[in-house]
Amino acid sequence: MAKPPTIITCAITGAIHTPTMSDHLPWRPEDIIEQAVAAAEAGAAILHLHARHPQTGAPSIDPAHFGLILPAIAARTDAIINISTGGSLKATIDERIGPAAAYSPEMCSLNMGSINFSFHPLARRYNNWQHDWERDYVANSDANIFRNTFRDIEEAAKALAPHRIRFEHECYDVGHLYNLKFCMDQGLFEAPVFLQFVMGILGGIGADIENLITMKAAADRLFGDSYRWSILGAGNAQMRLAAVAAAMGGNVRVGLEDSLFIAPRQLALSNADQVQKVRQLIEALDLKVARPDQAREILVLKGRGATGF
Ligand code: KMH
Ligand code: ZN
Repeated sequence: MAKPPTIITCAITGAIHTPTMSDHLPWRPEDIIEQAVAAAEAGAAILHLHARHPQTGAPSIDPAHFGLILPAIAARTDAIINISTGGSLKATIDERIGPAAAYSPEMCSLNMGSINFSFHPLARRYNNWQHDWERDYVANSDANIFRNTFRDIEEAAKALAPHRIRFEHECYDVGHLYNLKFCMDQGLFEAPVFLQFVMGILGGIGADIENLITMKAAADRLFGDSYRWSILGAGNAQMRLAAVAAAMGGNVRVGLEDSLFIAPRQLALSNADQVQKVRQLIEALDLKVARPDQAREILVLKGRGATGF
């Protein structure tokens, strides 16, 4: 049987762990729009989107700030738009799902457990801060808890259920797969669930290939054939894990949200750079890259026509 094409997700702009720290990371609305459209043209079938405050550049979960980017991106590409619900470590879950509830996208992220989420070592390595708030934001991340309790997850699932949004279930460790299985057994999510294995965040599972095998084996046991999966390797693990996951039949996520680099110590010049590179890796494996319509079919999405933009 022919192998299904590989879905590339591109996460366009940093929110939690890559506030800026690269001149190429887009934060102005017009730059987010341009880079999102270019990433889609390069082969990303899904655009995972955060918003930024248009003046300060700070990560924002204000639905009005999403309104500055969503219609323009949707007008210029058929790619699937996936709105983050994890864009703040301080906001309540009700506030975090605000943009998804306001725009009813085909997909949105949902984080499947609470973790320490830290990137404080970067504060010592960077000195090219663009905004006043950045250095302290990064340095103080050793005190972060990324809160995603069972109650939070249930509230998000129930509040968004009328929107028929497919979740990108972000799983930062093996236990998060078990959390998802528990929630599925409670009737909160419908198959096929889409898992994003998030590897290499300080506070989550390490970006080792052995851990990828473990995550995949646990997902097989828990979900059988009722799931699809993708890999997100943070930082310098991005391309290596993407190549392995694609060879294993998984899908891949790249983008400047998760890594600012295109090669060791070399900043990516755009999101499209990373999409092109991962596309080459996928095609070198004799696999095909999924178009948005193919991704919609594989992930059983409601379609662009049922969104609010
Ligand atoms: N950048 C990822 C490691 C979300 O948007 O819900 C975290 C993330 C969370 O993508
Ligand atoms: Zn995100």
